[in-house]
Amino acid sequence: MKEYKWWQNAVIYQIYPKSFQDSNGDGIGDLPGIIDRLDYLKELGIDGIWLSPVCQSPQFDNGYDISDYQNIDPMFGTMEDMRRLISEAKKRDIRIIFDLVLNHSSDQHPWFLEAKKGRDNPCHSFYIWRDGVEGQPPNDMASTFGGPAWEWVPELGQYYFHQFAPQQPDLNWENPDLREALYRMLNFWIAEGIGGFRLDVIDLIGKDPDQKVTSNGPKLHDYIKEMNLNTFGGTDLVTVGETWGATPELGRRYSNPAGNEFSMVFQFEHVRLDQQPGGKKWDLAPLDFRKLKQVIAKWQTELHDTGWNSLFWNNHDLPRIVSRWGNDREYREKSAKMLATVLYGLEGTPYIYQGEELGMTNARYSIEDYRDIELLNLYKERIQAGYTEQEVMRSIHAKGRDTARTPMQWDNSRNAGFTRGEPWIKVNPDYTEINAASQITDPQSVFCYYRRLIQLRKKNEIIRFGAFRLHLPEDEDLFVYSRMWQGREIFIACNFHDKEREFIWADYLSESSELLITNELENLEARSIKPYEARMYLI
Ligand code: ISL
Ligand code: CA
Repeated sequence: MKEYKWWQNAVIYQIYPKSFQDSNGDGIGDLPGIIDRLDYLKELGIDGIWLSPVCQSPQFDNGYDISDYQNIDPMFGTMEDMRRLISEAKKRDIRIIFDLVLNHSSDQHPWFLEAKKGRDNPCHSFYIWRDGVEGQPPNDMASTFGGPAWEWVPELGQYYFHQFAPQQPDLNWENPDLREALYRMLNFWIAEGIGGFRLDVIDLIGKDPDQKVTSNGPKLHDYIKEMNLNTFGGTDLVTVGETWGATPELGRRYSNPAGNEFSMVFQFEHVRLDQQPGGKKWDLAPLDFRKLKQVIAKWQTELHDTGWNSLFWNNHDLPRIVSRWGNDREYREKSAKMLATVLYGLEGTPYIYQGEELGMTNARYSIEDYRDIELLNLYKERIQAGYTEQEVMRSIHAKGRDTARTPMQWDNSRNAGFTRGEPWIKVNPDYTEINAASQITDPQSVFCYYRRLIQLRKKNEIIRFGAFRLHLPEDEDLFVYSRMWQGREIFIACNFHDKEREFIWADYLSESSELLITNELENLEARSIKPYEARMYLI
């Protein structure tokens, strides 16, 4: 038996706390609500929870703007609730992975309030300040959420740098005191018994705004190694670096077992293939399916034995996959299962974003019903720039972050069982049809299919370690691949589209091949693959 780390055999579930389960009727999900749902997660079979930020925050960006790293936001509960969550999860063999935002803080963080007091304040250089040139910002860098990346502070006569909202000033990692303060805070959470960290936009911490460098700055890997050495290095914590700018080569650097950086990367190359070349995510284009296969194959091959990848279609920044690349109408369940099958045969650690296991769909609301800062800024910017309302809403319904941030659909009672009060964002009206209660007891449900896939992965060394091989790379509809390990093979064939295709299964299978899982409820054809059909075999 080859040795492996616990997280190489794990499935991680992402909770977006605001929308998971409300316990006190204020319409906002909270920690006691999560504790109440741990048995559901255990039933699904997951090993870890990536908990989106619950630290104290003014919530301009739903917690990705932290004003106190060592306290829980009262909206989510107390430190006592957090300790109870960690220990209740532990009883069920589930680890809590804490989401830390180290690239920036909130502008309400005491460090920033101090920093604004004067150029000689000890906290001033925890942030990045420039004087500007003749009353203008130092350069034309733009923020990810729209507008310039520089904000003027009249009291100081200086600009500060922010890659996201002005309420999220970037931290200055060049300052060793800042780094040490952050490491102390990480060690505080390690002592509290958390199971790991997800590190928000970590590839931005080595920025150099004077050179207009944001991701992959010159000192990035030095900082990461230093953090590793001073905090989680040598423990069995899982660490996941969110890295938008990673190539497979960089991915290997971040996640090489001998590299003293992270356990794995969370990279996005595969989810950027439906936008216009050179455009933003809002500039929609049909998915380049062959490119998708090529990109997945590349990461599978290039990280094999030398790094470790996350496997995901969804998170709180991405639209729902069944609405995006599946079919959320007549083939909702079938395509949701197909998309899961494609992912669950790959090497890496799978992530489920809350509701994905139910095949939840994009919330297509009118603009008044959305809340996300990025989405609302985009709307204003594009309307001002002369796009039509219809064009802008089409982009938002396809890619807006709130499409996937609506409350978890637990049952068909009022507000889907999420809250007894008024939810902070509207519940998707399809909850009467799509909800956990109806799926847990239905063996054909998307939920039960995910549970079976998780079990399959756990007991299968081939899926954990096997070498990857892509078949039919040029095919426009079919995603077909094998995994090979010690003379054995797992074979996966999936139809990504709604047309039936000829497919001679015998070309790939042998007499003794065993069908491990399929989403096809009727007879399995020997010479074709039906719309959105997926099968996984042990050859
Ligand atoms: O989804 C995105 C790509 O357009 C960005 O909105 C997103 O900000 C980027 O993926 C980085 O994400 C992370 O950091 C942000 C936070 O808003 C996201 O929720 C978080 O996942 C700033 O902390
Ligand atoms: Ca609440």
